[in-house]
Amino acid sequence: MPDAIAVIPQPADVERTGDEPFVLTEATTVVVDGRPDLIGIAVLAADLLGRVGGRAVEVRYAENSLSSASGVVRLRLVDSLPPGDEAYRVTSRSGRIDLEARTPAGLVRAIVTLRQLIESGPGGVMQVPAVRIQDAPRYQWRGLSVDVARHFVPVRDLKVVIGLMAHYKLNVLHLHLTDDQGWRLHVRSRPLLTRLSSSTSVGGDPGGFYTAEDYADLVAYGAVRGVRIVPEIDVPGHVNAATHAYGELNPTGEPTDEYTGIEVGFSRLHATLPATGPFLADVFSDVAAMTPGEYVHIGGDEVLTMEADEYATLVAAASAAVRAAGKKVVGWQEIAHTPLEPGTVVQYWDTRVDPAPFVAAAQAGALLLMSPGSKAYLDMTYDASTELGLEWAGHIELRDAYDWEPSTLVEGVPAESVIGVEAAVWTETLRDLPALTQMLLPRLAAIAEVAWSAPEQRDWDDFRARVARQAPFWDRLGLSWYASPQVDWTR
Ligand code: TNX
Repeated sequence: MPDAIAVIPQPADVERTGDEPFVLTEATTVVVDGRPDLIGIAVLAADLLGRVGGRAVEVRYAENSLSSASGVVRLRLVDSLPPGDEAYRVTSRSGRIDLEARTPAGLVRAIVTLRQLIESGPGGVMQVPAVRIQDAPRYQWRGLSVDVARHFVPVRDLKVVIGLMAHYKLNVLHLHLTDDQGWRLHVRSRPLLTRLSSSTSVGGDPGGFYTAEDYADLVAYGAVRGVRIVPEIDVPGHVNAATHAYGELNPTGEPTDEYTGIEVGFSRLHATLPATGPFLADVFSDVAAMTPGEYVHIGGDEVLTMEADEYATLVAAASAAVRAAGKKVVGWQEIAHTPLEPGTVVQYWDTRVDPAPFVAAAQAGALLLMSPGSKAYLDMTYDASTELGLEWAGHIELRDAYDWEPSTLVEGVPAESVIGVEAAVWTETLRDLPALTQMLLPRLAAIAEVAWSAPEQRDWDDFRARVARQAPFWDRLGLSWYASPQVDWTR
C-alpha cells in the first residue's frame, strides 16, 4: 500500500495513475527549451531536485537532446491549462516527468510540487510516484510579512525564508523595513536614515540594513522563485528611526532619542511641518524605484497620538507619493478610516476592534488582504508553555492557523474583495534565524494551504498527516521548528 500523496498546499486535483514510479538516477536530466527566462528555472529545478534526491541533476536544452531519452524531467510552457499565471501540471511515470505551466512562475510551482513528491523507495532509491496533478491557486496574494526592523534579518537568513515560502507556494514577501527601533533600507535621497538609525534593534541587540545592492539581490532571489517583494515604509506612526535621523521632522527641530523598547504608538510625523511632505515624496519614490513589483506598503497602523484629520492627510500624502511613482498602495487596516482610492489594498490584522470601517472600505472598492492576528500572526505563542513570541492576539496552535476561512472570517466582507491571505511574523522577541523558523514552522505551511487550496480541498486531519511528513525536510535543511503536539511527527 503506497503512502498517500502528501503535497502542501493540497493541490486542486491529484490522481495516482498506477504506473511504475520515476526513479532518480545519475542519468536524471532536466530538459528545457533554451530560452533565457526558462534556463534560470531549469537550473533552479536541477538544484532543488538534486538536493532532495541526493545527487546532482544535469540541465540540457531540448534542441540538443533526444526526446525519448529516459530519466527526463521536461519543463515546458503550454496553453492547455486552466487560466492564471500560476496554474501547472505534473505528470510522472517511469522514465519521464512532465512539468507544464503557462508561465515561468507556474513552472516554479510545478517544481516544488515535484520536490515534495520525492520519496525513498525500495532499497533506498529516491523515486517519484506515478501521478497526474493539475493545480492552480485560490488566491493571487499569498504572503508573509517579516518585521526586519525590531530585529534585523540579514540577507542570507531572508533567503532561507524566501526558499521556505517558495516551497509552500507563497508569492509575496512583505518586508516591514522601518519602525521605531531601526531603519533597514538605504534610501538614496535620505542617507541619514541608515547612517544614523540602522545600528539599533530591540533590547540593544545589533542592527543592520540592506544596501541597494542587497535589496536588488533579494528581489532577484525572490523573482526566480516566484516570490515578489512588497516593501513597507511605515508612516505616519512607527517613525522614531526617521525622527531620530532627521530632526526637521519634529516640531522642536531636534532629533528624537533612539528607541530599543517594544512599546508602540508614541512616534509620529506632523502634517504641518514643511519637511514632512518632501520626506514622504522622496522616500516613497526612491523605494518604489528600487521595487519592480506593483505594490508599496505605507503602513498606517497604531498611530495613537494624532487627530483623525491629520492622520488622513498624511495617509493621503504617502499614498499620492506611491501612486506618483507608478505603484499601487497597500496599508494596514487603520487606513480604512480615511478616504481611499478604489483598488487600494487594506490589510486586516487587529481582531480586537470593530471591523465596520474595514468592511465599508471593501464596499467602496478597496481590496482586502487577510492577516487576522488570532490566526495568521506567527509571532504569537503556540501555547502557554512556549517561550518565544507575544500573546496579545492569543495562542495560535497549528490547528488555529489552519482552520479558518478568509472569506467569512469578518462578517459582511464581500468575498470577491478578498485578494488573499498573508501571515506575519513580528520580531520583538525573535533574535535570530532559529527563533524565526521556530515560529514559522509548521504554521507557515498551514497558512499557505489556507491561501492556495480551495475550501473543499482543505481538511484538518488530512493536513495533519501531510504536515507530519515535512519534518525530515526541515531537519535536512537544519531548520529549527516547533513539534506541535497536535501532529504525530515522522522522525
Ligand atoms: C501589532 S500588526 C503591530 C506591530 C507589532 C505586532 C506584534 C501591526 C500593524 N502592528 O507593530 O509588532 O502587533 O504582534
